[in-house]
Amino acid sequence: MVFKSSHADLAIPEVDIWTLLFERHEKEWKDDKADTTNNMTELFIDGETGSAYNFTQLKNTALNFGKGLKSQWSWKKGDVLGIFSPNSIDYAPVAFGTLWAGGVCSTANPTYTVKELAFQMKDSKVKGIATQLAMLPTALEAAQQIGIPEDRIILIGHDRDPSGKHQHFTQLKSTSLLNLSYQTRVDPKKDLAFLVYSSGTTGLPKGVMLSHTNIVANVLQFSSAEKRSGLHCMGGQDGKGDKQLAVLPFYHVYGLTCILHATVWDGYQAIALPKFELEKACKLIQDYQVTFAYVPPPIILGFAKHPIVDRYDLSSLKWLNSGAAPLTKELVDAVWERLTIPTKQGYGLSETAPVTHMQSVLEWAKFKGSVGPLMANMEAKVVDLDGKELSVGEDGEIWVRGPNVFQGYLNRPELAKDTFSECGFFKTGDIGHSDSKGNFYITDRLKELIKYKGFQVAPAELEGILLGHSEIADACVIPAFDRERSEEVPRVYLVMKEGVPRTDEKAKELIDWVASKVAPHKQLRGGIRFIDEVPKNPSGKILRRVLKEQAKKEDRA
Ligand code: 4UU
Repeated sequence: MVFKSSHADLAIPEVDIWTLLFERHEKEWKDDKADTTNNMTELFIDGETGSAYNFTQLKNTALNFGKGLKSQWSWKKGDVLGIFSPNSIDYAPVAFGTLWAGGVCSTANPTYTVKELAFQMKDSKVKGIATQLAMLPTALEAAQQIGIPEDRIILIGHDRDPSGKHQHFTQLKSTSLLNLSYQTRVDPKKDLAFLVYSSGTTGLPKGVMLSHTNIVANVLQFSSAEKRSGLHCMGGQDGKGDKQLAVLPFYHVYGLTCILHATVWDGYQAIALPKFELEKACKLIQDYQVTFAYVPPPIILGFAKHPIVDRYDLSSLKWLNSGAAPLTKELVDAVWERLTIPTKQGYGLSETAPVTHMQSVLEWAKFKGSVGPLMANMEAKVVDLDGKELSVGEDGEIWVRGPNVFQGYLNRPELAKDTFSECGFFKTGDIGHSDSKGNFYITDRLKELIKYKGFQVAPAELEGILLGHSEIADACVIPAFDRERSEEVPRVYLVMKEGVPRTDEKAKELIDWVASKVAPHKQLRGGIRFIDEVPKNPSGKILRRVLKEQAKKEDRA
């Protein structure tokens, strides 16, 4: 059967993101809010320095940057800017200014090594990179490897380049006498807005092509779902409005849509933190009277269990939303017992821009463990391994269809046939079911992907690195589960070449060797297990499921 959203379809306007957020919406910002100072209220606040952008400042800064790109970098429709930065309020004007100028943003994890960054920047053919001073050496080395000129590396954030060689993005202004003040027109349905990287169901990370319409649709779908959670934008019910902690990284699709875009559309103030530190987060919640936060499960764990939480007054919080990795019911209960606030769940993927399912805060206690019902304009199927449609209560692979589903993987058209069904459903690679009320439950994962704290780890990438080691004959990386921390971790089953000792020392040496080559979230936190042979089927394909089951048994013991 086909599961359909129980919410009425929303009209998705055929506009680009800039027009939706800054033009269609501007009138509402000015007219609709009870408080006439609304345009002056800060949208994004830097949690460390207190510097901020209100709507007008954000729009003007983005426009200046967009004009600078056109004037100084001869920016054309479809040109790509790499953004390699932790959360900073400047992320917003840089991303939106790039879109205004017809560009595409390729957003990269700020903890990437030179090699990882160079791979993404080359794959998405960036014309320049916006980064922060702390990451400048990595960005410069990656740029040099792939032939991007030094002056195309610009800075965002509060630190300036002491050598003066790299411009701050606000210095990139229009110097031309030509009239560059018009927005570059794009076709919202076809033209891309963002390239986020995901390994999908198998293999190495790939560019997920998100069009303007994909993001516009998801912002509207998400916003309409969240209205049911009783949020009020600034100048709302009591003239104050809701405030969120913006700790989800903006480079990842969850932070990109649900915070960076939704903040401008809905006007819930966002207090940005470059990196999650529980104590800082608690202090900001207390000081700014933060009312909600979108987070991954490990942060829920912090709120539920960490002693630091008791030192702060978190009574302003109304609810938390968890997503990006599985959440246990025990954690939901632990948060309720300690803070008396609901933890609801959402579900989505990079490929769906991202949200497909969202639980309402009104239903968190009734359907614990559920990721909620399908959002408006969405349909889903649950299918078995032969593609047969299953019905209520039966576990199978979840397929989804809707206006937020991506355009395919960059430079990889051959993957389309395995990614989409014949009738245009996207195959998520996740296993789950729906109950009779349309609430979905994610129960397992069919695809290779590992989620560490909500960050993607592609087994194929780690296996590729390990096979490059002279002492290793074969490797299979699978997700293991760290019960104490309640999180998935990458573990490798290794076959060593003859004569190589299979000792704890060797395992530690190899774990450190991998750590020196990858971003921190890809480290082999689940450890190394030595085996004689990696199980494979007759055609040589790794049978990951066998080792996954073995890991489950080990982790339960
Ligand atoms: C079990 O992680 C994301 C998007 C996350 C998201 C979550 C809640 C967005 C909005 C929201 O409200 O994207 P990716 O591409 O990094 O990873 C996608 C994968 C899914 O295929 C699934 O395996 O992350 C896993 N995942 C979840 N697993 C995402 N959400 C959940 C969830 N429970 N709630």
